Amino acid sequence: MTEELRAYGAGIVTEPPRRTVIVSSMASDSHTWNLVYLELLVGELGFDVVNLGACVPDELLESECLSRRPAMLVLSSVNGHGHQDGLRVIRRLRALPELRGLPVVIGGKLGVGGALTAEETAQLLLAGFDAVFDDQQGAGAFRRFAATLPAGVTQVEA
Ligand code: B12
Repeated sequence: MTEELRAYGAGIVTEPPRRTVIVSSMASDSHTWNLVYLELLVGELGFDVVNLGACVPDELLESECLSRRPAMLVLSSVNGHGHQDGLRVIRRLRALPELRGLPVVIGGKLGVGGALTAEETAQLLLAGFDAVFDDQQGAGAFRRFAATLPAGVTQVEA
């Protein structure tokens, strides 16, 4: 149900349409449990989730973002190539005027040598990511970022 108004005691509970978040891996990465975890986490935050799965070609990421116009794109990578894949993908997405304002974040185990250096993180941010969540950070920082987006959570009006 996308929109619902129902009498509830003296007040009215309004459920605005839930916004969609795309969760995805990138072309080189075949790991999947990271995506299942993110799907559950983002769902808990009040969004509808479209999980594109593993080894997603850049073309598909682009077309899904253009057609669905999500509230956010969450990229995950754990195979160590996330820094490389992420730079390529974000440059492609940000080259499209329609996707310049789309919140896009990346997280996981992004480099082959443990945590990314400050310089590598800065490269990702400069290329267009709104946030980078290295494995060490945990879910707290991501939750706080997601809370800044307009979500589809239930609002109670008197
Ligand atoms: C299972 C597994 C596989 C399976 C995957 C099966 C499947 N269907 O998923 C198989 C055997 C296919 C595999 C293959 C490979 N793997 Co593997 N794999 C693992 C393993 C053992 C568990 C991963 C897992 O499922 N974890 C459970 C999920 C829930 O957690 P997670 O992935 O760690 O993600 C967490 C965080 O990273 C974070 N997170 C992830 N993404 C994001 C995004 C955001 C926005 C946020 C906020 C957080 C976040 O949240 C998650 C929960 O805490 C890990 C080692 C380990 N113990 O973690 C290695 C590991 C991920 N694999 C590794 C490697 C190197 C490979 C291979 C390259 C090996 C090879 N030489 O072929 C290939 C890569 C294949 C490819 N093309 O990507 C390395 C990566 C090292 C690195 N990053 O530097 C690891 C860490 C093993 C190691 N210690 O070396 N692998």
